[in-house]
Amino acid sequence: MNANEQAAAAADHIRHAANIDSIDFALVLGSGWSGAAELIGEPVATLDAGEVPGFASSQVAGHSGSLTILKRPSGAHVLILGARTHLYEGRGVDSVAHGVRTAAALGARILILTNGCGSTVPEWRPGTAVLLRDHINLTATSPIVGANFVDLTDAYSPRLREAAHRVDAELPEGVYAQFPGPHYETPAEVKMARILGADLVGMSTTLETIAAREAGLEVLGMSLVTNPAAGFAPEALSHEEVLAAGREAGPRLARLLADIIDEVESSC
Ligand code: 8IG
Repeated sequence: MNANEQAAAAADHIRHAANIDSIDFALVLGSGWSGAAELIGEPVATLDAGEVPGFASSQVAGHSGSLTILKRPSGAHVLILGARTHLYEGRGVDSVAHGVRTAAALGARILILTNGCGSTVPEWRPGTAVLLRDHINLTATSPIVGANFVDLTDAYSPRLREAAHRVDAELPEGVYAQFPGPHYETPAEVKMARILGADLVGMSTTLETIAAREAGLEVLGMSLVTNPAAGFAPEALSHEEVLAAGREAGPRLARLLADIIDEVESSC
């Protein structure tokens, strides 16, 4: 099976299991963002990732392993992808893009990608939410195979960023660089990323955005700064610090994300 056939099989499974025809939005909840689901809609179905074709249960603390379908007061359906596959899991780039392709196969038009990341902007302390304006893909790979020259000029939808700014005019915008991980960067690598134009460094999102643009989805990207990137703080980085920043910021981020989805829905 090729990647799109895999996604079609997953979409069929979800349609039957949740008894829905299609979805409107898809949402990937990264580190620190998991509390948002309950503010966005009523659960219609929760599926363990392991039971849906092409998905695997998550290995990472702080990342859930489930797919949830929510119904909004408007009647719109939202697919919450709690089971992101990272490139560093070694399951290949098609596994990384599978959730996005499944969302597209289910009819989603809008994809919201969230993540936790390190910051190279000293004013953006842990707990700061940042809207993605653009990205730098430092993974040296692409989810696209073949001569499909997908345009990424406005990969992060200006229209959706405007909607987010109507909710919070102060929301900063930044450029996110994806490293392959799973190790954090050296201070020299962070300095390089900064010189190249990155404000944020992480291990997800850019490959998903590329797959989403190939599939014709509009993308909104949001990062939670959980730590100063390596070399931007005196202490070493720890996954515990990342989880703690997420816990602390969780309720505020959840509200922000739910309000942005309300705004996006009412403007489209
Ligand atoms: I959360 O500082 C989180 N994820 N690459 N660097 C990279 N990924 C991250 C970081 C970080 N913090």
